[in-house]
Amino acid sequence: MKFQELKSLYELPFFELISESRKVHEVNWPKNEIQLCTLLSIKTGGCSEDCSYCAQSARYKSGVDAERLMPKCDILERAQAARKNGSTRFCMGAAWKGVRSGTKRFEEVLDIVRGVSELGMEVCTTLGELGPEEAKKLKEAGVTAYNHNIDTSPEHYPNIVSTHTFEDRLQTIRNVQDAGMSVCSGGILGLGETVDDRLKMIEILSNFNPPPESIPINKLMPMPGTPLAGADPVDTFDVARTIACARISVPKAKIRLSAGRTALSEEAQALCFFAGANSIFYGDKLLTANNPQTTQDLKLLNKLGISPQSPNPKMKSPKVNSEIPLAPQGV
Ligand code: SAM
Ligand code: DTB
Ligand code: SF4
Repeated sequence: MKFQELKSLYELPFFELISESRKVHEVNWPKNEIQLCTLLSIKTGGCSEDCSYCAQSARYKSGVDAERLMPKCDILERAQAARKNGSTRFCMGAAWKGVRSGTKRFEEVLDIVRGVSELGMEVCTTLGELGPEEAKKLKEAGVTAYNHNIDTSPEHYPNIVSTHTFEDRLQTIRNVQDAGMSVCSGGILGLGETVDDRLKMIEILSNFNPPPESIPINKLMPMPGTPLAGADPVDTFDVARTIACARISVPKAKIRLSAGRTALSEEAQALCFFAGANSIFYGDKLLTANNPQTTQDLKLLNKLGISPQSPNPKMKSPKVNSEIPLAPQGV
């Protein structure tokens, strides 16, 4: 979808916008279900990158210590517990700039992925930058989807991160698409961006070929010690408007109301679900930050008459149209 179309949508009176997105949602997601994903930080802190929102960067005194890669047996235990709790996707995150084929740690990750995929859950990983070979190996090991966010517009990105570029992010996404994994890519609201930055981000995501399988929308959780610790909170209606635009422009994507739900009331979350969000991170912890308690989430879903989605570990990644570039070049 083009920026101008997104802008016209975003500027509609609120109820008109969410009625539009609700219509698109009901046609594409008629089942009134929500995907529950469990997140686990398998390697926390000590990251070389300087993403100014992130508590895991080694450059900031956020109080998050650098840890080693978790042992496989502990990870499998957590994945089994997540499955027992009704979660259908297990997403493993690592605070790395990226991974490289042939290294001991990458071999360890591949072994962990094989173990989790045998549990019958959808496996997602977010390990930073990937080259074509790493992407192929992760796919072969059983990764369903790879999370790599573009986070904001290309124009605003250099204000947030200096150790890698927006184009580097797109290159990894292209490698993921080429390897046949589904792409999970979205962004953060609350980085001091303008509405235009948010819409440019959605424009780029909606023009991916194939479109992203899931789109996480994070609301900045200001982390002590990071440059964005004192950032102004994003208004709930802006979160809902952004979700509505994402729903309309990528009708088949799972839109994940991701980090920041602890700062949203039940009513605010319900509004976001109405506007088109149909996936959440489920579990008391995100990577380093808190998430609502699982009992609280189940109560909310129950009150809203929404049921958890069943898993689809054999999910096929969408077909690539080879005549169109996978992700845009040189934006
Ligand atoms: N290192 C990998 C990377 O950068 O892709 C994976 C982990 S990284 C923490 C994954 C995503 O979490 C980021 O792209 C960002 O969208 C989100 N995130 C990180 N810290 C956040 C915060 N304080 N508030 C909201 N979202 C955050
Ligand atoms: C995503 O978009 N959000 C998740 C997941 N992908 C890896 C991470 C949220 C992190 C929130 C801050 C923290 O826990 O440190
Ligand atoms: Fe490292 Fe990812 Fe955090 Fe950036 S967002 S500092 S790459 S863990």
